[in-house]
Amino acid sequence: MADFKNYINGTWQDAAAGAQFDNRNPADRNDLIGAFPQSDATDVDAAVKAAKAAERAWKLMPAPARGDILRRAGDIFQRRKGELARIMTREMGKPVFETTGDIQEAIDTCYYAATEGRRLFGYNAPSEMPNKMNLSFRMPVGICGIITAWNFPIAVPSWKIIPALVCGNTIVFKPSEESPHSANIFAEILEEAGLPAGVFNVVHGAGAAGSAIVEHPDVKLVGFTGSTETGKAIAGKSGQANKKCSLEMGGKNAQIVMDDANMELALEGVLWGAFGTTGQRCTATSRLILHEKIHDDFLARLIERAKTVVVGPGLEDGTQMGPVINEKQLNKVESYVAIGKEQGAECVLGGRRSDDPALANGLFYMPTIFSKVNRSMRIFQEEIFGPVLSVVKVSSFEEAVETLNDSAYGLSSSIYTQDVNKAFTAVRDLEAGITYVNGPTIGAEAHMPFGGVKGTGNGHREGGWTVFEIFTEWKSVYVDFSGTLQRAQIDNYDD
Ligand code: UN1
Repeated sequence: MADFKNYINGTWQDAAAGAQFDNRNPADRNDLIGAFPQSDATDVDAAVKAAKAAERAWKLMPAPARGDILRRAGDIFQRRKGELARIMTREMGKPVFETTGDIQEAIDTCYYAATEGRRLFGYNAPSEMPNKMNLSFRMPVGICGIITAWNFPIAVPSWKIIPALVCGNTIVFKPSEESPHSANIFAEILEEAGLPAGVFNVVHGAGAAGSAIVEHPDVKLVGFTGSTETGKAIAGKSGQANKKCSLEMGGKNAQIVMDDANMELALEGVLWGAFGTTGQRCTATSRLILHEKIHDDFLARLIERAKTVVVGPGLEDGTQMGPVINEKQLNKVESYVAIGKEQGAECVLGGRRSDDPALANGLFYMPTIFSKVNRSMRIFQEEIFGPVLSVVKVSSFEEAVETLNDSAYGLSSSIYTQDVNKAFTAVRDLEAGITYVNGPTIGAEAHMPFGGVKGTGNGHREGGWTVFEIFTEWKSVYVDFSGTLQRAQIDNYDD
């Protein structure tokens, strides 16, 4: 059986205590991918020490030179795209065309960061004094702890790791236990691109390893993508220790379809948004808000189309929807389907595991649609993270917006309408970090701010240039070349 290691100080190492966990293919539980280190605080401490030792040389390297390394990393991701996509699909299930796109997001992020090495602009402003200059610079934060989910094994880590590196930070990365192999390829690629040893370290493991990262006194920033429950715990601990912390947590995203929408386009959108990645995206469409005039017709067409979604192993050509990640998540999906029925919603499609004998060794759940959902139901309010769509009927645009906004979360949102006034009103009024007009709730691009409001985040945005706010600290510099003591606020005002 393949035996995988942690990557600490540029070397591959077992957990100090020797513990391991197995990782299996969700499309075939008999397919054992390998054993990975079950790390603890000792391993995290070794990784932090390596990151600390590498810190000074890395931050003193000119940012454009750091950017050159990340550009090479982008080239290597491109070269290894086909091979890596299959590794990702084997460990987390989504079809190869999706894992290929996942890697593309990392490539885009590498090339963006590579050029940002030549910008990392500060702001300069005139001084209130004569013969004095005011400048400001972006400085690295220090050692960053990065903890991510499995559903985007390369893209989401890259959104944090790549910008953090170009800014001159060093990193301890704990990937999800469900996608550890991808993380090791990430390390291989950064090493081949020329990243010095110790700048980037991978520590595998479960919550204990994650907690050790968050609690380590030398870790100055925690970047997290995952569940709201874990995110809130990280926020608490980071707050206590006065660490910077950037959180991307849950979503309960909705697509509105107005009566004037292009119905075919809206249908394609919701099919992709709800069942792409088996509904396991933080941006997935889990609520569909239909105007009453088109409700019955649209729902009937949606059910017919959703029946044709090809469920199967992501490594097989033609598969449109892969498995659910693990047994625990499958049980969660099943329990929400039961709750939906108990609370009076009508399950009009799916609501069961696949009964295809060829898929018996995998964790396959069928595309599921609930109609007659109302806002007080748990399937309307709570994140399920599976292929379950809740449909709500509304009688006006205003009600549609209010219904969409009736959520503890605020990541992504979508409206299908051909009325420009409604579209722009929605852009203004939908409470979400991302709004799509005539597009599904998924599909963010790497160079745009990514994140959400309300329970989804804590005010930060990854992606594009906004991520550089997370991974830098400002330094303001005053240079007085007057040769005299000039007292700000005092010498330049008489009274
Ligand atoms: C996530 O689910 O954590 O916009 C990220 C999207 C993808 C990223 C999803 N580009 O759906």
